[in-house]
Amino acid sequence: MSLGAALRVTRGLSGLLPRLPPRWGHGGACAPPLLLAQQRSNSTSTKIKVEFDPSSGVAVMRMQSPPVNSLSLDFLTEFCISLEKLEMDKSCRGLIITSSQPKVFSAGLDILEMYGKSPERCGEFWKAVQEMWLKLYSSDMITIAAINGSSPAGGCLMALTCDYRIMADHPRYTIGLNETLLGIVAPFWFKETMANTVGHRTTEMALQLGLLYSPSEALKVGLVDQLVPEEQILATATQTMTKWLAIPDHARQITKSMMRKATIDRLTSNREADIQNFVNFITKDSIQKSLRAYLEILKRKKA
Ligand code: CO8
Repeated sequence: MSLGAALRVTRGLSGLLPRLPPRWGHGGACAPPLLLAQQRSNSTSTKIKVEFDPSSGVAVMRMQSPPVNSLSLDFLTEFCISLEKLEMDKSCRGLIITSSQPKVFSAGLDILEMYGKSPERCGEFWKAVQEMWLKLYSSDMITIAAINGSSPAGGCLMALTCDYRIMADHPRYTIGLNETLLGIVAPFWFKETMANTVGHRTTEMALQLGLLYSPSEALKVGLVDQLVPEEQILATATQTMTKWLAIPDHARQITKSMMRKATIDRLTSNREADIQNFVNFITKDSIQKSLRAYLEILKRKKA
């Protein structure tokens, strides 16, 4: 039974249960559910590859957008379409998200989408970022991030929306919300997603300092749940999924919603204002200068 259906059944019994956000009502860049319901769950788009195993009810989604799986508008659109297809397929109960790119899970938002773009384009981009977060954070599926590489900023956010995080134990990999290092500010729903996971104080320090944690530091603060050698990451994710699949869906889904609803509602009821904030902030000359400087640092690092 879906979370929405479970809630409809149980609401009669208890008016205290939280109301879910409308699953298809976010109004983002994704395709309509009816159309998607008719499509198969296995799919390969340019940037996202999905393999669904009907016998286990588990899908593996691989991000394959070279070089670093940065979250561009195109990427986010494909990501949301793939996610919505899986969500519509009631035989799909679990989702493992991982990367096909070496050394990187996701480099976070595509900085080029925020630099030198028109306000209209920035608004469209931000709406797609919101959409990805809303869909993942409110997903009925069990979601596990198999973090097989570095995962800064929006990449960390994506991992944080999942129910469980397994990271490859490699000293070169880092994870965290490092927005302040770029001279930008993580929005309230980034902050709340992290605080919901690791607590207020750790989040306050991490966000102000733009901390990028090594895998062992991330495990220590609870940003990830488990470290494994990289070659074991998918096997471990699959084993962990089995444990989660043993819990009745409706009970787990309602519990998940109870834990996340307040944060989801805050964005759902402030989407337009949040888009406007982003556009006003990101198009400021001073912020554009910071982004240019950061892009130059990235290039210099490579040279
Ligand atoms: N966007 C666009 N391009 C990127 C990004 C990115 N996020 N990250 C890396 N690239 C590019 C590099 O510039 C480089 O391009 P080129 O080949 O043309 O020189 C290419 O990808 C490869 O990068 P690296 O050589 O650095 O690859 P490595 O494997 O050595 O390192 C890393 C991979 C660790 C991911 C590294 O690239 C890195 O640290 N990238 C920056 C990550 C980052 O800081 N992301 C923050 C994005 S902002 C965000 O997600 C939230 C914003 C919230 C906005 C709120 C405003 C109100």
